[in-house]
Amino acid sequence: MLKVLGFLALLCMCLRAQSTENAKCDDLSGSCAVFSCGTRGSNGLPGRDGRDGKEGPKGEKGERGQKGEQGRSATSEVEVVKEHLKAVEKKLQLMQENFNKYNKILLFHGGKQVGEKVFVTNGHQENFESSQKSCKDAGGNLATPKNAAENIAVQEILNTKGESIKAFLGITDLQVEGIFKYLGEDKISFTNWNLGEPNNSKDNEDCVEIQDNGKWNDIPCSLLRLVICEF
Ligand SMILES: [Ca+2]
Ligand SMILES: [Ca+2]
Repeated sequence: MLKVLGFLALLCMCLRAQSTENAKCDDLSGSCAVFSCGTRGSNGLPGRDGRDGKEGPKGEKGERGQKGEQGRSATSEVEVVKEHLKAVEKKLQLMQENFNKYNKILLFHGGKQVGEKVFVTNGHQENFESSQKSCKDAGGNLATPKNAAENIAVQEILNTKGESIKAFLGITDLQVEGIFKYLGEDKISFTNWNLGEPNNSKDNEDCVEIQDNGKWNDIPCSLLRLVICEF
């Protein structure tokens, strides 16, 4: 019985020693043989967040904001549109004036106007490809008369440059031999071929020239001709 009481007393001493954080294991080793004293473990991972608390009481009403600007009336909207239209009209008028001015300059430099088209030459003799590029670079196309009046206008330009002057037209049969088309690839709707033309001489005539008599002839594209563009 005494032995049991002694053991319980020793057990109580050991439990107290373990519950005291600062207790040193060495101090217990002598009196508490039934417990092994290992090194202290590291802290465990933090626990999960707790649930949200109850909703707090409603806050006080905020201060009233500043008064906004007054909206425009339907009448003022119409006025704005009117002003916008006036500005657009003014721009269009300016563009028209500029167009008329440049048109006059072209005509002053020997250009010929037929309807909406203006034909003009840069005075250079170039092959077909170069002639086409020169016109494109200037914002136009190779002269392509589509009626008698336009054909006469091109002829008149030739006649101001001397005798036997000829120019390429924006027409070829490069795609299909014998089928002449505009550069936009539509089949031609007006022709003024010279007698016996087009003859595709030496199987090497896929471009078209207009001669000083206004007649057309198919010729090699490599020849040099006066550049006449249309705008
Ligand atoms: Ca041909
Ligand atoms: Ca020919």
